[in-house]
Amino acid sequence: MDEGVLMGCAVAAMDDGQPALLADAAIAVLDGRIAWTGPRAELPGPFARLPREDLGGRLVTPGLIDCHTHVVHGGQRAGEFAARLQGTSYAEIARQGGGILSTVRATRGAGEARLVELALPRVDALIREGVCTIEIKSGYGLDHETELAMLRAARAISRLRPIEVRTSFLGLHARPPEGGEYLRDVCLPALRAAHAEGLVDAVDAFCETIAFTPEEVELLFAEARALGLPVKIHAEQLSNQGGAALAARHGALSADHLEYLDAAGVAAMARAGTVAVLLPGAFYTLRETQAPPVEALRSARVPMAVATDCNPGSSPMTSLLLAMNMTCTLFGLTTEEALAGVTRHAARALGLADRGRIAPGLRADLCIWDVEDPAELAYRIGFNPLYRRIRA
Ligand code: DI6
Ligand code: FE
Repeated sequence: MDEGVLMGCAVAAMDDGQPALLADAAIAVLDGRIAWTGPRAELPGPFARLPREDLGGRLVTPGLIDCHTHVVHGGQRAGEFAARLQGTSYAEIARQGGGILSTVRATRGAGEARLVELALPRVDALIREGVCTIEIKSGYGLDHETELAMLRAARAISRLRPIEVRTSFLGLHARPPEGGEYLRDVCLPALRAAHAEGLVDAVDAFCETIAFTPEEVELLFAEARALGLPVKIHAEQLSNQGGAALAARHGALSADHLEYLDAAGVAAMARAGTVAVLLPGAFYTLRETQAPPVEALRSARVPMAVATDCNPGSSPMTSLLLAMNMTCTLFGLTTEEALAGVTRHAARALGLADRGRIAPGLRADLCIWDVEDPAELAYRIGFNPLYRRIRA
């Protein structure tokens, strides 16, 4: 929508100084930006000439943001799902050369055009639920050519679908099967090349016993900073390696997963303003029993985002609404926190100040929902109440 006024709606603006829910409200849009929002009766005169639409009391929220996905990848890993049901652990499968490396083989074999084709149905599922901005990571290439192909595929998606894509170079995801000095000889040169081609919005790493050490992650982050790129991290998913605190020292946009985060990690994130991205799909899929320290994050005022982590291994999930439901049921978020997690805090996890809230000057990325109460978005399981998605 370029311009017009949405009338007769309930607005969950997700903005400071605005009520959690404003009934009988209006939103004026001009040039693809939100020009005004407030009680319908107070709509300023100049907006009255714009085309208007009555929404019959429907709920309007900011357009949803999925701030952590691996939607670009080849293959599938249903066989590993079956193996885990028989008792083999995720870490064991990884050590046996399955796991991430199995997807690396499939992704290397796919080629850029096929990677796009495979990702589109997953992206479409997210769009149908109101996602307007999606983050997509590389990390299943682990060689120069395929890491760049993944990022090019991610960029192509934003040209083929009405969605904005933010890319993360996840150069440190797993050690490639061919061995060698991967970080020095492959990962860092690939990052420089991808950045030179305009393919990188942020740099990510998996800090874990089955992945990369804090020292290796430091080296990648130092290069990211030299290139002027923000960093984020997969940390404390399976064990506590101090990854979140390390990332916070580098001013990270976000630290993601965090089941094994300790008090020092929480404090470091609070000091740095690093967003905690909660990924309940991975927790659920791996039948993890230790939940992230939500109460400690909440008391320290660390913003909490919620994402699908859509990937073929630990979170084969393409529903952000389900992720909201799971963060409430499994992690103890309130329904308001879950909604903030897929809007304002998700925007912050991507370093985007122009979306995630309904406020004058921001992009008119909006979702109109057929619900009575914003809590319904997190409460239903497997039902999509989206009435319409509006993009700036
Ligand atoms: N943690 C995750 O949840 C994804 N990557 C990571 O570092 C899953 C990767 C996979 O199993 O394919
Ligand atoms: Fe992930």
